[in-house]
Amino acid sequence: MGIVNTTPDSFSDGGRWIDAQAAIRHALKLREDGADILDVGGESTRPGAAVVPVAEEIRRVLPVIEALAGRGCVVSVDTKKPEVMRAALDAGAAMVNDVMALRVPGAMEAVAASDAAVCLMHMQGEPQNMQQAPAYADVVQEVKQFLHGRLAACEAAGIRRERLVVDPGFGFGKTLEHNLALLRHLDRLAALVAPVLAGLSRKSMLGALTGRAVEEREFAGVAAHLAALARGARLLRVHNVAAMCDALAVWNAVEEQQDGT
Ligand code: 7PJ
Repeated sequence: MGIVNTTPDSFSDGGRWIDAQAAIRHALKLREDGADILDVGGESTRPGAAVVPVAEEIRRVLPVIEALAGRGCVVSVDTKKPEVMRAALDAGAAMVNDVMALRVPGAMEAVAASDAAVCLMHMQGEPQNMQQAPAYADVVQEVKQFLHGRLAACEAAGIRRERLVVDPGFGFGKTLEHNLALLRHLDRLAALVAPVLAGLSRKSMLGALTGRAVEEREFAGVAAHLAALARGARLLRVHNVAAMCDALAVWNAVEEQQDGT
């Protein structure tokens, strides 16, 4: 899964059309590099990031989703807002990637009314406060319990299992120790009924381990994603698709799973 950011480029005053064109160009490059899914997002969920109004988020992601779906790409929309989900699904998105795991009122119904896939991610707290004092008695058990509960809620709402993906939410209300425990024991989440998505690309955990700035974490990210893969992850959400695909080519040749499953 390749990450496609549609937040406006704060260093250019080119306007919406130029921003959308840049995002589409970038997304098509990611597909060429080997991405199977393009994850389009219009609101940053980084710690302390500003909330984006619904209409603005739709204005950012919709032209990009329409263009990519129109070219036959498998598109996921990274949002927690039901209105954005509905607009994106109408525009051809095949998947909803929700860091709130459909807990915002109306989100469950928006997905249930479609036949889209959905990624249910764990987060402790809200983006505004989640890194202030993350605390767990047993992080792996608690994340697993949460995801199990959300899977059950989806099934109760009529979203069949085959549509569901789960994600421990690395960096979302977690200390370095929590993130490492989740990665080390990812196989316990893989025991849930749904495939596991791992997203570690450029995250602060990699900075803490290497001392490197955000734009210098590519090698660390590849290592972290291979560690996730070895413990049963089936989807990897990354910025640098080409680097990840090279690593997967070697990995799959060794594991004799050349179809990437
Ligand atoms: C994730 C995400 C993640 C899923 C972001 C960033 C922050 N969606 N959206 N999993 N992270 N499913 O990319 O650093 O880990 S936004």
